[in-house]
Amino acid sequence: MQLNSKIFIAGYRGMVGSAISRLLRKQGYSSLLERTSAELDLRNQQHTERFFNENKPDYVFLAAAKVGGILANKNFPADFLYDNIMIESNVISAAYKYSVKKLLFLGSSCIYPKFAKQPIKEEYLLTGELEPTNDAYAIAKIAGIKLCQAYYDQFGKNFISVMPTNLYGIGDNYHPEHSHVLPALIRKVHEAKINNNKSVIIWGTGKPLREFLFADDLADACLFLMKNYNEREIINIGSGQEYSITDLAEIVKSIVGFKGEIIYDLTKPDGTPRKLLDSSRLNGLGWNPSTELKEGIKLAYADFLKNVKL
Ligand code: GFB
Repeated sequence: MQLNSKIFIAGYRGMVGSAISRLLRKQGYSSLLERTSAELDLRNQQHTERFFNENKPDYVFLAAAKVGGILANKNFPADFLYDNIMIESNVISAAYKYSVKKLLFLGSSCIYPKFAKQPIKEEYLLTGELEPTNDAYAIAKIAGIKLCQAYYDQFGKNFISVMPTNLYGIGDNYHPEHSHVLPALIRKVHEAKINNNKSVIIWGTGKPLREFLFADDLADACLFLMKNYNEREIINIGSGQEYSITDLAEIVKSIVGFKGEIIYDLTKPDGTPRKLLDSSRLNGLGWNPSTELKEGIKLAYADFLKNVKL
């Protein structure tokens, strides 16, 4: 990838896309193609093809997606399945048709079986049943992986797929119901503090284990893989550290400065019990994350305080 290569960051306003965009700018890439979803609806094949025809990107980071936490996934399966399948199909097929040199597709750790052996290796894909709270999203992401592999096999296209673990960071979604756990906890604990509440309610039992990666570290891994990885096999991107949801809530409490107790809402789902990626393939290529969880949460909380209106 040259500094003047035309690089399309699909989803550049999302948490992941904006982290990729920031990194590329910082490193001197000067021909970034960025469109809001209002300017270019990637669910629309005609619009997507017109964009590729007019702009002829050399490289594509496919970070555009309909995303959300456990409840959004559970409550809006049609949106998660339809929107994501359309975006992937349109972008990946247009990338083939308009001769994109390389495409990097962002999947998700929820593509793996609910009860996969831990840590989860790439080859465990499709070896067991999916977690029902997010199977629509997972099926869409699996379709995206398969599509990249199909273009790789049938047409020799260098379309690679990367599987990030649970993410958080700058520009996250802090919606009270639809967000992922970390932004949700930052918001809830902050609100509990400013309202002088005695407690904060979190969902489920607090026992599920999750691994977290700062979005800027993910962006760094994506750029590294865009430069160094040309295989059809998917590749995991994780931090290697896992925390229970209760431990996570305690960390957020200490960073926000809230001393109240945690109450568990057992009417809400736990989701998969554990989801730790085996990232040894990526680590073996020479990439490791650099942001510790506490440091990352401090950065995310500062961003929340600056940019989120309650
Ligand atoms: O991050 P999260 O929504 O998604 O939830 P998943 C992780 C865990 O945190 C679950 C608990 O056990 C939740 O019950 N939790 C506790 C909360 N309090 C809260 C809260 O206030 N909000 C939220 N959201 N969770 C996602 C998938 O699964 O994983 C996505 O739904 C995506 O599709 C992502 O693949 C990587 O980790 O369970």
